[in-house]
Amino acid sequence: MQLRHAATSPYARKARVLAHEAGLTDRIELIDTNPYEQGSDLRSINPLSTVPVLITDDGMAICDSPVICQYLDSLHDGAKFSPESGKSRFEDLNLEALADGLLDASLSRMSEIRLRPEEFQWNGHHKRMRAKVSRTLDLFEQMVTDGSLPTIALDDRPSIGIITVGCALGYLDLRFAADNWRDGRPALTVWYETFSARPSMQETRPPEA
Ligand SMILES: N[C@@H](CCC(=O)N[C@@H](CS)C(=O)NCC(=O)O)C(=O)O
Repeated sequence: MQLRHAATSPYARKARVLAHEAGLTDRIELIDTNPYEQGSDLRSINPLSTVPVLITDDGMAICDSPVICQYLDSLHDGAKFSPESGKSRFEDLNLEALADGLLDASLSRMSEIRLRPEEFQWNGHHKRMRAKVSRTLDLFEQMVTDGSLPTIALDDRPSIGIITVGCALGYLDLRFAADNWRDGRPALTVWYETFSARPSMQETRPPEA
């Protein structure tokens, strides 16, 4: 399989962390791909021109990180990373959706800053995206406190939702360190300290911004 990815993409990092946790890294060739490059062949593989894209051994191009993670989870014989049925399955898919939504809002802010000329930037957009991120972080803080976002010991298997939360917090450190998401969120801070020490997180750390 090939994974078209960018080292700073938090969505690609989800797939790479899962591959690491599931022992699948030897089966995946990483291909560095800039989704913004004009004329890139990415557009013929994924019309949305986003990374990650997983190209399976039988040639299917899977374009969205939640789907890529489900596919990778289907490839190994160990206990599944996504709960297979019942309420816990939907709780975990929902956790993944919230962390992906936090990332979508953060990337939207980042694109506004990087791609839109300053005179066309609208502060209302920044504020709205920032508020989404802040409310979602508050929910994660509450979830760590009430135990619904559990601390994952080194030997434990993190779910896909939990991996997504870890990658989302890592992205905030990379791109929005000045916002200091840890302020007022002591439980989530400790949670992330433990999670980010995992070998899968260490080996997929993005380069410094
Ligand atoms: N929903 C997608 C989002 C992927 C995404 O937006 N990736 C960014 C890089 S972090 C990208 O490729 N952006 C290029 C663009 O939007 O044109 C996923 O979960 O994989």
